[in-house]
Amino acid sequence: MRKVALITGVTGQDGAYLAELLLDKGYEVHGIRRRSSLFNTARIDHLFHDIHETGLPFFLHYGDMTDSSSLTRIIQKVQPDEIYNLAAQSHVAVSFEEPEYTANSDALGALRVLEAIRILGLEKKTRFYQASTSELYGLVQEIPQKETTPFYPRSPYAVAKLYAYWITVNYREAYGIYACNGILFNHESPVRGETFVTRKITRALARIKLGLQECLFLGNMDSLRDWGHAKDYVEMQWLMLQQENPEDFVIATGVQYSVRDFVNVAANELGITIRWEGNGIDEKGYDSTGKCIVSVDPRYFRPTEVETLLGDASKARIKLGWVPKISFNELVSEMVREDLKSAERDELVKRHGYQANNYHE
Ligand code: NDP
Ligand code: GDR
Repeated sequence: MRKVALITGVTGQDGAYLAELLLDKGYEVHGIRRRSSLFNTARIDHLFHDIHETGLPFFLHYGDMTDSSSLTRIIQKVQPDEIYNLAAQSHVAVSFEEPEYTANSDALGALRVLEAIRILGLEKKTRFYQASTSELYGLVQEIPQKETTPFYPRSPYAVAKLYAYWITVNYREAYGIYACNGILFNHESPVRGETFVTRKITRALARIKLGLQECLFLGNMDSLRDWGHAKDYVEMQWLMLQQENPEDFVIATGVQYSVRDFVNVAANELGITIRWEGNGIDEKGYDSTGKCIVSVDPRYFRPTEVETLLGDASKARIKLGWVPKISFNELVSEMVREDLKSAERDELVKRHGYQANNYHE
């Protein structure tokens, strides 16, 4: 009998990598997508289309984290052995603009899934993974951060995720559900959302290189993050649900870079060397011809910032044998390569007199 998994947030970065991993492992995979006025399945189309072509056991259901009835109905129908709760309004800056919606989807959404497991009597059958985050550490109390480091959330997103973290622990303790938190530090990939800083950088620099964009505008360049590759991190999400007992784990690389470092490494991949001048809101980056290609825009500053994050994933290494395989430089290189390919496509379109895809944030 093959195992059945349900992924909320299957159309997102992690959802796409996890769906692939679970299908490779022989699972029947179900995903929840929400209705949108445009197609929102680009990251999983290769799997979805395969249903007709190769018969991959991959199924999508319409639902929403703010709608218990849809979640309960899907869980009842699918009877999953494992649920990966990845769906969230996951953008920290946006959470300051939409705090109530963020709480509804990210905090209460997790509760709704856990309640569905309980109401449907699946406590002994269904294992639950909660996508927790290094943002819980916020104003950091200890460097590096590990499972025992106290939390101090610094955004509506992080506060909502704090609720989700604790409700997961509570349902484990109260009802014996196999439920665990993966406290994941930032992880990226070529399919990372375009408004997160890494993808924004690789996409913009590739476009600047090809003359499709003039300048990359960024917020806090001193921010320090521990960046890994999403492909490595979804493997860990699966591993956490395969143990004898449910536990919470930090997942991180243990290496830290600033946003500025990321820009330098990405630019280097494209053969661009950046000369930096000024600091704070006056900081600018120039290419070798003296053209300004990076500039700070205070619009991207956050009301409260998380200045530094660095994870200690020793517990995962010792208990689960997990170590990240893809290095920071390999990650940046892959992201730049893929964004250069799409910039080249846009450049071709432009060269033939058509309007190239021009939006950027
Ligand atoms: P993405 O933003 O790429 O994906 C989020 C997913 O959630 C998308 O499928 C999105 O749908 C879906 N979603 C959002 N709101 C709702 C809703 N109300 N109902 C149903 N689905 C919804 O995030 P990632 O893949 O990067 O991250 C996965 C999870 O891990 C998130 O919970 C995130 O907060 C958390 N996390 C991420 C980290 C990272 O560095 N990537 C680090 C730590 C935690 P749609 O495609 O339609 O927008
Ligand atoms: P983060 O990721 O907030 O860590 O949350 P993001 O890439 O948005 O920001 C990282 C750091 O870069 C600074 N920054 C900018 N950020 C964005 N988005 N755009 C800019 O122009 C910019 N300039 C500087 C930010 O201020 C910040 O310090 C991500 C999300 O995936 C969360 O869902 C997840 O929980 C955490 O990672 C771990």
